[in-house]
Amino acid sequence: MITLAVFLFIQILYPIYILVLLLGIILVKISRNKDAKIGVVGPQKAGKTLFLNALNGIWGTKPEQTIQFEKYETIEYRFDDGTTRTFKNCKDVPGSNSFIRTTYTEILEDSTDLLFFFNMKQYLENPDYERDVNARLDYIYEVRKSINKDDKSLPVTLILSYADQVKNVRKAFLAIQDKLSKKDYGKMCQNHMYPINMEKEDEVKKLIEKLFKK
Ligand SMILES: Nc1nc2c(ncn2[C@@H]2O[C@H](COP(=O)(O)OP(=O)(O)OP(=O)(O)O)[C@@H](O)[C@H]2O)c(=O)[nH]1
Ligand SMILES: [Mg+2]
Repeated sequence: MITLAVFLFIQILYPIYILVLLLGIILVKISRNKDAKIGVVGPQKAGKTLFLNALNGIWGTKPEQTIQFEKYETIEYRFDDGTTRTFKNCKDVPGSNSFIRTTYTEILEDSTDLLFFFNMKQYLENPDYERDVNARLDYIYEVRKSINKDDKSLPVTLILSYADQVKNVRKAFLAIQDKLSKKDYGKMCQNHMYPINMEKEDEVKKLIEKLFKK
């Protein structure tokens, strides 16, 4: 009798279990395939437009300084293996200070990925530059808190550009990581830091792959 009950129980529950599992897999796939909306922020000449140009397949032209908020409605990026990924409403912000308050909130509210670019050499050698970067990160941290985005809902990825201009990339990377680890806002970017020479196409391609290839 008990054996029959167990048998029936398994017969009924097993298909349900498989169905739930399949549904879970489908839901995960759908959520991973969602179009990414990238917001690109950071101080002037940090490589923001170079990055969005590369995503758009534009390489080898020196970007003009960005003087107004730019939106890219749809970007279809093709990886080296032929697979593609769609990006919607990507936003490029001028690096100058006056754009922080007017644009960062909108970007934080409407992006799935926030990339923060800054010059790693300047950060380590120029206290004014370091203060400016820290103030921007702190502002992002405060805005995120105010719009109830927890750390996982909008990761902030730090792109440490000008890796070609520091003597020892690893040492510079660790020094920046150490400085940031002491700040509250530093915690939102822990484990999301990438040193790079933004002028090298292969490095930028690798970065795009690392960040956005599923
Ligand atoms: N050597 C070197 N130069 C870089 C790097 N990143 C940016 N640059 C230089 O900085 C210039 C400006 O890059 P952009 O991508 O336009 O900078 P941005 O962050 O968009 O600057 P704004 O539009 O002023 O906010 C580039 O043309 C490069 O000459 C880097 O990693 N290494
Ligand atoms: Mg720009």
